Amino acid sequence: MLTIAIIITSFTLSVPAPLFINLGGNFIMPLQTLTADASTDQILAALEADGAVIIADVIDQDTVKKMIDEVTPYIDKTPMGNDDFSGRKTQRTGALVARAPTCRDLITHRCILDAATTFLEPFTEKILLHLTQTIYIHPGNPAQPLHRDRLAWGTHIPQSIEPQFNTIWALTDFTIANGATRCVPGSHRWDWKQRAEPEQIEQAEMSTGSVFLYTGSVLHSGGENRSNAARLGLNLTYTLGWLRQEENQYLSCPPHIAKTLDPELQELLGYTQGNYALGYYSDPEEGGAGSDILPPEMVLGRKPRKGPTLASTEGEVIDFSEVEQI
Ligand SMILES: O=C(O)CCC(=O)C(=O)O
Repeated sequence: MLTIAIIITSFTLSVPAPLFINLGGNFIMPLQTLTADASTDQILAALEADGAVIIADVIDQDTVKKMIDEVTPYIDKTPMGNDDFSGRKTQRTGALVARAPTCRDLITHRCILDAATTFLEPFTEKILLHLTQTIYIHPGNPAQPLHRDRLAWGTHIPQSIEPQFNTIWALTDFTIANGATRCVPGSHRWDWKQRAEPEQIEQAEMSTGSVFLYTGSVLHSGGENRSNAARLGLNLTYTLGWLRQEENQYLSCPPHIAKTLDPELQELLGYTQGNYALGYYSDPEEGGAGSDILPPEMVLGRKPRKGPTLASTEGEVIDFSEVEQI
């Protein structure tokens, strides 16, 4: 029999008190919604509890419009997906750092990037941009299968390491009917083989300009679009500095474009060493005058802002910024 337990908590933010529903032992937790001035601690607490959280109304409608205007010429040329996972009535458009300047401000949005960095830094020296993609779900596209994004790396990364921090920005309203992202709160802690019951699936309903944050471990997917208008989301994700990125940022944003960007964004793309012995290059045509071991910043015409570090066996960190590298 269905038992319903209502637990009122002392939330100070303008969010509804969570309603926990006990369905024969399976607790269903609604997604929390925080306000745009939420602190990193509040965001991380929600991610810890549920594996996902909505932040309402983070960007204004002008920014949304600029983003849509910049990406629309590329969406217009993008074919629909060619399998059920990508969505046969869904257009996925990438290379957004290069193509859509407004996207750059969203990637480095202070509230989001601080949360991403704090979330991932227990496992890495630096973080990387993992993927940039608009996801345009058209009417008639069925729900995408539920999945955990971390399984892009197979099951090789132990569950104790959280390798991914995800965002999907609502560039149109996200509604139950038009395919708002589905999510199973709490499933980030489950055994990876555990399947979700239909009643455990929530949807990230949110207004245009809001953002849905979710971890690489939580079950989620695009929703079914049963409406008569398309749903546009902007998926920007981050990962650990020592993992391979989903979207190859060196090809999607090659050096001649990366040169024009802010150093922080260049480094998020990967134009920096992940650590002392991670990610240097050698010029394939020129001989190594001075050194043949070059930090990636050199291809952009500058020196590293901070040298790569090497954790010694004693645990102290050696800073190589003083070491001559060029
Ligand atoms: O479009 C969405 O709401 C989520 C898409 C997603 O999870 C994916 O493509 O991996």
